[in-house]
Amino acid sequence: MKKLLSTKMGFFAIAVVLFWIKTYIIYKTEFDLGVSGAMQEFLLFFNPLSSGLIFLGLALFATGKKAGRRIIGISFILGFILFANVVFYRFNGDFITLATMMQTDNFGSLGGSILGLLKPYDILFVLDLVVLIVLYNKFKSNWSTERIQWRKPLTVLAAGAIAFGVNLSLAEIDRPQLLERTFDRNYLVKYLGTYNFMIYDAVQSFETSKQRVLADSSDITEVENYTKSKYAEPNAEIFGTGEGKNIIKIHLESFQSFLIDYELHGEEVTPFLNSLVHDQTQDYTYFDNFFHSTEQGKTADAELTMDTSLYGLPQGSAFVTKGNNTYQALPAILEQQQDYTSGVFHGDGKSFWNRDEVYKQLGINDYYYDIFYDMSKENVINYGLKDKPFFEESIPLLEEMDQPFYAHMMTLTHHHPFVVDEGEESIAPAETGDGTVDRYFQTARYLDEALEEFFTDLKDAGLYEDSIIMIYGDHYGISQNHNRAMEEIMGEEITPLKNSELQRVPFMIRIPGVDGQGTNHTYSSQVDVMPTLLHILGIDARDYIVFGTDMFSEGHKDFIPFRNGDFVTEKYSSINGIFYDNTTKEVIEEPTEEMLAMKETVLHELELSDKVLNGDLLRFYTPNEDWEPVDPNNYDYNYDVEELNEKN
Ligand code: GP9
Ligand code: MN
Repeated sequence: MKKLLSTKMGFFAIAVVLFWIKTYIIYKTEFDLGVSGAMQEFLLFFNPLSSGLIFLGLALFATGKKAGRRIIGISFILGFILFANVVFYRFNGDFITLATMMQTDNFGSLGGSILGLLKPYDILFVLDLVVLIVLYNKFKSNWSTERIQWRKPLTVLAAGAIAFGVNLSLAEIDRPQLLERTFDRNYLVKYLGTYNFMIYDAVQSFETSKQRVLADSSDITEVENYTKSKYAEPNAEIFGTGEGKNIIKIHLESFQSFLIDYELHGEEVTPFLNSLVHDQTQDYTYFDNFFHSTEQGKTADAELTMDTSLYGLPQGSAFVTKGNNTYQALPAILEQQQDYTSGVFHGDGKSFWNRDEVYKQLGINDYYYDIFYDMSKENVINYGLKDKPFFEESIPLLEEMDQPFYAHMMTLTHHHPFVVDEGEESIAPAETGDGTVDRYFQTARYLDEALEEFFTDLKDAGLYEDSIIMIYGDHYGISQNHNRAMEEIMGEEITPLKNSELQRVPFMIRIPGVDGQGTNHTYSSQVDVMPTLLHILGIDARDYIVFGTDMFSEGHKDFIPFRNGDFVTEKYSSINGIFYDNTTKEVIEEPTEEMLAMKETVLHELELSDKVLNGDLLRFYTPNEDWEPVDPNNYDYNYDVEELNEKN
């Protein structure tokens, strides 16, 4: 030991080890990262190493004994950052980002209670520093006053970079597209560590602010002209029929329309949903040509599009990267226009997809996430709470909401890799040999049963009859990687055109007092939901920047842009630059002028929507004189867990 410490490199090695141990202990004791499996355990342990080598390694460039002091200084800064995250996490259950630091309320609200968040054993946080200072004072006299040869610190930095590379590659194997898809801070910290997360966050914030700074108020005019010209007058028979009624919007996770009426082993997979489609007395209108338009943001893209009538971004999740933007979303509009209370219900951690931040910008009043539910082992599978307990436990929460409410119920069990616990499956898997596809039907059935139970409970609670019920699928569950098995399921080849047809997700709606239309074949997509709902409530969509049009309107525009620029219309589709006839399924060798113009329109529309998000353009737009910009500081989703437990 003495020998080791007689050199600066030895001192550095001890500092790295102390930093590593300390960070790991804190990961294990202070954060609830949901680590599962050997790979995640390993990465959690491994990830501090690269940061330790790189950050502390920088100190080795200093001359003489200064290097030792730098090592202590950097250890202090790293420790301080970690400690700040620990305190923030104790209060918010989340990690610090630049965006949260900018939002005064996050730290403001913490200010008063910061002392209350400290624990006596926090004093141990400085233990490594004490050790380093003692060792430094004891051994520094042995150190040379020269600068260490360049080779050594460079080797250390290279080792740090390699460690980081290994870390990132293993993380990508366990969670593909970890960085591009920008899911969840918990995930990033779990896989890459607090410090790498900080750098990632800083780079992202920088990119975001760059585009935002370059935008100005004239940019919104072009967008406004476009959306106003696309606008479709409401259908007089539907307009205002739902005014002031509770809205229950049910999100069917990963649910594709081909499941409706699909029979496996001679049985319906989703008999309950099928009954809503076919039993006219239930008064549903089912849109069988409704599509999702999501990209990497998956669920979050669907949420964004349905509540704002903007498209998700071509890369990453706008919920995360544009989580601080100004929005003029349904929840806020409904609150301002008709005194609605909005709530989102979801049995997962609150920070997934940055929901706990972006919901404030959308004006969502109540956010019921995992701490509101009984997340005991038997209730949880895969990502989170199983759909049956989720719906069941949501009923009392719904009953307590101020009415009229806009409630968004987000299911989770029918999510890749589509697993149900033994004894909870009520249909045999398919038999293609592709596990994902085979199990897909079992979780769909589970969801169907959960929904049926929910409807019974809603009726018992008196919340069904007079509520608008809206059901939608968020995005595909079976990706193109499973085409072989899907060919067996569909009994036909999965061509590029067929794949686009498989992007249909269900949309059904029941408006109390309005006769259901049965199946409506209008071509529409998630972007159309916001204007449709506004019109149902009697609010003219014309004032708002919406890219969709009312699905019930005669003037509804029935082209469906996908995020990659492909699109579908009733008669023809454009996929990977090739036009297809939807009826004959043949390639259209010579597309008409109209088709080519439509393609331009689609690309233009996507570009404008991206401009709105990237430039944060809605901050320059005032829909009408009644509009009050949403102030995120008015929303708070932190609750006292003990208090909640007592209530339950
Ligand atoms: C996570 C859940 C799933 O909370 O909504 O999101 P997805 O992976 O479908 O985007
Ligand atoms: Mn989803």
